[in-house]
Amino acid sequence: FKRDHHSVGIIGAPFSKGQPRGGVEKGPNVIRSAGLADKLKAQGCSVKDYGNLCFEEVPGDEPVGRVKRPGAVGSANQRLAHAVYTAKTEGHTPLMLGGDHSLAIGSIHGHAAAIPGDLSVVWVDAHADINTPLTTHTGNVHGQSMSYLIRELQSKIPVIPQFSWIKPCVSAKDIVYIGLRDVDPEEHYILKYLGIKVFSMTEVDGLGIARVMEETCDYLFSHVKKPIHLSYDIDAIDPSLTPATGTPAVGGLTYREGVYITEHICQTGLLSAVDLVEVNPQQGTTEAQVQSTVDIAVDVLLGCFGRRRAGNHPADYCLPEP
Ligand code: 4U7
Ligand code: MN
Ligand code: MN
Ligand code: MN
Repeated sequence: FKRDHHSVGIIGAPFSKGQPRGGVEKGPNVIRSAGLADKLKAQGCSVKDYGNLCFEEVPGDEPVGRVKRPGAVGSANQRLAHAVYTAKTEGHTPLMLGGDHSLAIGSIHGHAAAIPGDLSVVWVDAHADINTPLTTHTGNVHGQSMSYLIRELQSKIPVIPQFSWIKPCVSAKDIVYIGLRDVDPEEHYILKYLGIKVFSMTEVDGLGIARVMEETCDYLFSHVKKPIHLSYDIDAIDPSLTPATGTPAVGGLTYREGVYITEHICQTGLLSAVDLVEVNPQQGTTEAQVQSTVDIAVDVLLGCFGRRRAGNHPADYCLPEP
């Protein structure tokens, strides 16, 4: 297992205030209950579970402009950034279990702070989550996360005092999106304006997932090979397979495409931190819908950390002698 060996640092982030629906804060525990840690260990990873973060109540958390719950979102992400920084500094590959996708702000911020140079971001999602506080229609921060992190966008971001600790730490050229199919017009403009690399579902259909991943890596590795932050929103996968999520969008990735992305990124050897977000057990209508969503989330994560569908065996395995 040497080649694929990861020491995974699990960080639970039971936070839902980047969007309006309750239940997504239960994500970390339902994903753990599906046996994530034991399955990671069975495939040769070591695992340190840092447990769930505790987030403070923020009384009188009024919107700033259109941005909802800035106090809760700002403080939760600041805590998460510290936790990810610590896990990374202690030698683990941080695995942040959300929670809603606003948590990518803290996760990417903490990851960036813990490594010497820049990182690259692979954002797997039906949505681009790149609205600025001035373009958002919903005010939900889970649809804005990337806007706070991209250096080239900072002149378009108004001051939000609760977010003043955030330092933009990602360059537009170091981002690849995969799976997009529900992009607001303003977001589409921003993606074009910044020249961000996007493989929407149209490209997945046209090129196939293998070429998408090849081109993703060619693009990201064309200069120096930077550590990869994989931010995986479960709604990237088709809602027929992963219905227990707050903002489902038809026409998503198949199970095989969803897992292929992780197998491919794992084998680059550059995967440096992972987010798995937006699993909401309260959005499933049946127990089977919740189970399917959670099981697929676990398979996505096993793929990130060395599982291959061809099979795996320990590097030191010896056939038993008769
Ligand atoms: B998710 C949306 F308007 N774009 O900004 C918005 F359609 O983390 C959706 O990807 C955001 O699930 C979805 O609120 C956020 C909306
Ligand atoms: Mn998202
Ligand atoms: Mn999404
Ligand atoms: Mn969502």
